[in-house]
Amino acid sequence: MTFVAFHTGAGGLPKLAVTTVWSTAEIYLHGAHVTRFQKLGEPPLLFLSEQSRFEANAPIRGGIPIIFPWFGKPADKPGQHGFARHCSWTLKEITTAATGIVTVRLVLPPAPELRAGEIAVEYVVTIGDALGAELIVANHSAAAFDFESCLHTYFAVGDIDAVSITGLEGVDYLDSLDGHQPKTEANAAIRFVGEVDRTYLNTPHPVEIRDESLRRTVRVEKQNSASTVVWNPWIAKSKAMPDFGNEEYQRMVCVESGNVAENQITLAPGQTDSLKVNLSTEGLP
Ligand code: TA6
Repeated sequence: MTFVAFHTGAGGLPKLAVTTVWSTAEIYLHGAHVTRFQKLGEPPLLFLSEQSRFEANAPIRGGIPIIFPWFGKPADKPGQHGFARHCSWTLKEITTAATGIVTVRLVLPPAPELRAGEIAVEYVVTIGDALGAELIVANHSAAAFDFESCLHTYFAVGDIDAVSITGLEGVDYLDSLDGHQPKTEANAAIRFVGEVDRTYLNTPHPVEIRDESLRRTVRVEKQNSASTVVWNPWIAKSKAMPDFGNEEYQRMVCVESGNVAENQITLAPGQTDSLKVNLSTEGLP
């Protein structure tokens, strides 16, 4: 049974609720923000802060923030992580395949920073047994367009102390907690005993989150993404974020897929870029 409906969500913001035979999901037009995905009989895949704001000019804390057209806070840019996650996106199309998989296509309205529509941005969310998300950027202008993009996914975990991340051993990264110093990942399995904020570069590979507490593995597969960011704010930073509970670091980890820093994209006139992730889960024996 497939069911799609519009609701008035938190903060009075419009929200799309999707039910498939495998799963349920929610997408706010604000930021084209997937805030929920849950397979029937499983805990939610995505973390959403109980303190999140749902306001026109603030990003939602959790789910899958769309970071575009810049990552972090470059000196010449206003604000952190671009503006796409602050905008109200336009719903373009909802389709349900014969398989029951639902596809939702949204469009970022034209903006001066996007050459008044000559840089066209679409987001395609696929809801089924797994969750798919694709950010498509097309350059219809006469000049090259440089940008960073990142699907900044917050995953729900049972207990951060029982979580390990694999798939990044030997990969070079920038350590945001140490002056963005370049380092190399020495661990086959990354564990969390404090804040972690690392931008792994030149890695197209999938990453897995092993959650001994929820007895599941989350698999993050990606296409056309060279960067993976791993972040847990831990105690001090959790307390410093007004839209994040002091203890919530224990129940989340960000594994983000994009093209940032030296992996940024230069889109030639007429070119299109597609950043895609597929998020799936499997029970642990
Ligand atoms: O992805 C990691 C990061 O860049 C962290 O440094 C932290 O700032 C996080 O993003 C959240 O950023 P936000 O602007 O959403 O508070």
